[in-house]
Amino acid sequence: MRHKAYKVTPLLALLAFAVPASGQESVVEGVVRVERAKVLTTGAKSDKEVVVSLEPLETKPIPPPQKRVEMDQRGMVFLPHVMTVQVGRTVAFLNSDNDRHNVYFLFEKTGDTLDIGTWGPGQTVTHVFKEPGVVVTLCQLHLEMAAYILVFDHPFHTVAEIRADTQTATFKIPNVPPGRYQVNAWHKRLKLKGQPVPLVVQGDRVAVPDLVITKKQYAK
Ligand SMILES: [Cu+2]
Repeated sequence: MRHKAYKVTPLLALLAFAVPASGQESVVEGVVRVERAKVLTTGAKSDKEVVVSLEPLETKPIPPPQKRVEMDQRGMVFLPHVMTVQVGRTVAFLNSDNDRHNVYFLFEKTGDTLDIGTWGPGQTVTHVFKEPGVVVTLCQLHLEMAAYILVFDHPFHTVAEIRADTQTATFKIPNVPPGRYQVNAWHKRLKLKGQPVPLVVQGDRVAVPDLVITKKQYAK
């Protein structure tokens, strides 16, 4: 049976526009607080980066972005110091120094290592991670150099920065489809207090209860 055709009045069109379509993606935002510890935000011992991720419990796999991400070696440090990337996305390792550098991975989960080579100024080597996990990234030629790459099998992750004065970091993860997730936080020295936070994403903006990171002995 065919429906009768009718004209949409301008008022109806406006109303339809104002109501969000079902299945719309959300922005997930919140705060990470440092408790019973002090995070340095400047200098060589800075550890201001905290990674927040939303582990999907039911959404369909999402392919990684085509655009590559970059990690540089500049002034004898890895830049950025902490990076997140999705499994299958290309990571380009640059060398912006007038010196040779090496890139060497230590996979925290398995203890396996992988040396992807040593190269000179201006050269780039790419790598694609195939498994999620924490990858400690080192240079065999300069033992003081270290970075952390967190590999996820989904695109819902971000690196937030802890502020010196408040010892808090705000984070925002856009384009999150409706569904159930677990919110987790990773810091190179501190641990998430308690268990990953369950979260139901639905609606325009979704706020996460404060996440607390603290020393290992206080994290339970
Ligand atoms: Cu080096």
